[in-house]
Amino acid sequence: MAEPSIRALIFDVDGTLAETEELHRQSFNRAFAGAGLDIVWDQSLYRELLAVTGGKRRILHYFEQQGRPLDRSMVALAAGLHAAKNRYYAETLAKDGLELRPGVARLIADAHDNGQKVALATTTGRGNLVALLNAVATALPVDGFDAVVTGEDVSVLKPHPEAYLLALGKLSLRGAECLAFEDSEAGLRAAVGAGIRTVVTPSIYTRHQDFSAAIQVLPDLSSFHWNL
Ligand code: XBP
Ligand code: MG
Repeated sequence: MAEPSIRALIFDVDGTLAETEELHRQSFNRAFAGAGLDIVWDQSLYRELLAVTGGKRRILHYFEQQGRPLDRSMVALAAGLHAAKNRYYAETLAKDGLELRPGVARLIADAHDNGQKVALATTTGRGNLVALLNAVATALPVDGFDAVVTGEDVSVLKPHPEAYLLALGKLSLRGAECLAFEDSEAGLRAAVGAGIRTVVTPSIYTRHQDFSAAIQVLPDLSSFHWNL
């Protein structure tokens, strides 16, 4: 039985709707190789780099760590690499598809049946989001969402609460009337910073993070329960 005070569910995208970060990592590596760069992000390095939200910022952070000067040519290089990464990511999703994480489709279908709104608040860009939604379209029990906020709509990425505050504005709801679903500590901090109670389902890349601010921490959303 849904909690009547909850008027909307707001979902993070990468790691929450689907396990996408491994495909992002492989696509970053294809972009590095395609540009002739001798850079490979292995899984353990990528786990650390994910603390920096936003793919372009992540590349720049890596360059900085490597002691490279962050001048205009580096910023342009990072932008080009990020665009190439996103092309590989979208191409692979279109070719191979992707599964939603367990429990996601059911929770969204139940929200609709309960008259609750459903929204998305993500750090990724709109192109990547569309590529993902197309790849999972047959499994997703909705044609559209009541509000969508991407990294292109905000001036500061998660863990800043701006994405969630913008989603609340679009929904015309207060934080206390919503429930957020996240997979990462940065996302959790963003949602809680906007005054939204948050359920965390850690993804393969975020299991080591601190989720003490969450109201529930679950292996996946098939075990979500409404006693908040
Ligand atoms: C997680 C992120 C993103 C992705 C890559 O987004 O931090 O940066 O790793 O996507 P979410 P971009 O908020 O959905 O969990 O390269 O488009 O940034
Ligand atoms: Mg996420």
